[in-house]
This record gives sequence, structure tokens and C-alpha cells, in this order.
Amino acid sequence: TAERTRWWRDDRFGQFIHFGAYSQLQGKYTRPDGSVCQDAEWIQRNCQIPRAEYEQIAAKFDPAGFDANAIAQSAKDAGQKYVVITSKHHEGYAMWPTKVNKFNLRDHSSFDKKRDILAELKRATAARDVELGFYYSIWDWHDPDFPDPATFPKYKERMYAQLKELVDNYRPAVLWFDGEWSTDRPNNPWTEKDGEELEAYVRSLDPSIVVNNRVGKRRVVDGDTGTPEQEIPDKPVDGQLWESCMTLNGSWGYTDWDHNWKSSADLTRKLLSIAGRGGNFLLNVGPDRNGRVPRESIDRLKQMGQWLRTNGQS
Ligand code: JFZ
Repeated sequence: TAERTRWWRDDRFGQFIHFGAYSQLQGKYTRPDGSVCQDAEWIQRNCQIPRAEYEQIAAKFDPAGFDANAIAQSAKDAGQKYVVITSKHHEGYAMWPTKVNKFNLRDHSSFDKKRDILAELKRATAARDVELGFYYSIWDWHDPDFPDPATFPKYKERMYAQLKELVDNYRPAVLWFDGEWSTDRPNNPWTEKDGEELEAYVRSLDPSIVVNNRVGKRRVVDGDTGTPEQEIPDKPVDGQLWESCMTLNGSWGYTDWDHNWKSSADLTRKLLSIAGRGGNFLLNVGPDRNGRVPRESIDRLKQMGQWLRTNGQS
């Protein structure tokens, strides 16, 4: 862990990106009866969008304005040394041209078939000496084999195959797992053994990848890094490395209605207090359906970078 996490411990500040088929809805789903339901990356679940309809929505997704260079530069300017983007969130939609299934940004969208946003982001971050990592949800709402313990091994094979694609194709510096806490299978959720196996699998693919603790059930012993969410702990849990993840407003995925932006002074104070306690800060942006990061987010990141350059050491 010490060797593997050296850059991560030095870097302290990263950019989280929540981007998926849910971004197409921009936070609003209009039901057949005309009423409106609001949510972000959980919109499919929380607004009970029928599967077929969600697939139709995803088919319209066309983030032509996604600009990897602008994103990587915004990280650089903010003083962020790594970026972690959702490669697949709970909805099950892969943001790269996976060969494992068709529910992905190349095969199931209105997007340019020649583009691959993860490859674009890899190039753009590498050119700026910024590390790139992927969020990957163990919980999958789209794969029919996920919820049933009898068919779960088939899902797991596909998950392993997707992770191998991500590692082979993009050489991520971080794999940020989530959804091991799935409530879809109350009697047989993700087991301790599932977590241990998955972590060992990632190590076998590439031992240099930093893995967060949501890979498994045991939180402190699993993975390299703890993941307190929207909070700043007083002290590390059992000496574990940790990274607070937070939103710039109140949502991970883009919405057109959440204007509850934190001030850049507040965000800078949070970064300093996290760094002072020995933690990392993973600060989230949510690009809109076109792929553009909201102006409000860019401004805040810029202001944080300005403060760091004026008052920081590097
Ligand atoms: C998860 C996701 O469900 C959410 O959409 C987002 O991606 C976030 C970063 O992660 O939500 C969680 C995960 C873990 C906890 C709470 C919410 N937790 O450990 O308290």
C-alpha cells in the first residue's frame, strides 16, 4: 500500500466526475401523467422509470460537447492532481465501448461512434501530468443476472471482463468501487469473499492501481483508501488512508434545478481542513447532457486554484 499510494498521498486533491445516461435527463423525469419527478444519478430508481423507457432515453444521449482537454485543464488549474470519472454507475450504462454488452455510450446512444470519452480523458490528463481513475459500480440495475444469487456468477464474469477492459485499455491509476452495499439482494448481498476476490483480481491485473475500500464489506481492511462521504472525519479510522468525496452543490449527477452551490471560500476551507487531518479531497462535478461542466463548477474550481497558488506552497 505504501508504495502504491505514494502519488495519491502526495497529491491530496482530486476531481470526481459523475456522468452517465442519467445526465441526459438533467435531473427531471416527466411521468406519463405529466407530473415531474426530480433526482440525479438515482433518477431511474427513485422516479421508477420503466426499463424500456430508460433505454430509449439512453439511446438519445449525445454528449457532443464533452471536452476532455477543458476538463483536464480545469483540474490542473484547480490544483487537482487526479480525476476519477464514473465508468459505470448503478444504472449499468458503460461510458466506454465495452464488448461485454451493448448498453454503452458507443452502441446505445446518439453519440459519435468514433469517439471514446475515456480514451480522450486519458490523453488529456496524461498530457498535463494528471492521474486518471475510474468509479465502477458493483451494483448494476440493468444486468438481469445481478439480483438473483443463482445467476450472480454470470454477472460477476461480465463485471470482471469489463474491469479487464478498463485496465487493459486505459491503465487507470485508481479503481473507485461502489454499490457493494446493494439492497437488491437482502439475503445474499456482496459477501466478504466477493470483495476479497475482486480486490485480488484487480491486484492481478495491475498491482499499482489504488483501490478504495468499497470494493469489499470490511471497510477498513479492504482496499487502500477509506471513503467518507460528504463529511470530514476528525481522525483516520485505524490508521487507514482516507479521501472525503463531496459535491459542489447537493447532487453528484447534473441537474438543472440544484443551485445550492458551496462558496469557493467554504470549499477551500474544507480542502485545508481535510489536508490538515491527513486526508484527500475528491470534489465532484457533473457535466450536463451535452457533456459540458456547469460554469458555476468551473468558476469555483478556478477560485480554489487561485487561492492555492497565492497562499499554498506549490
Ligand atoms: C454512492 C452512490 O449511490 C451515489 O450515487 C454516488 O455515486 C456516491 C459517490 O456514492 O452513494 C453512497 C455510497 C456510500 C455511502 C453513502 C452513499 N456511505 O458509505 O455512507
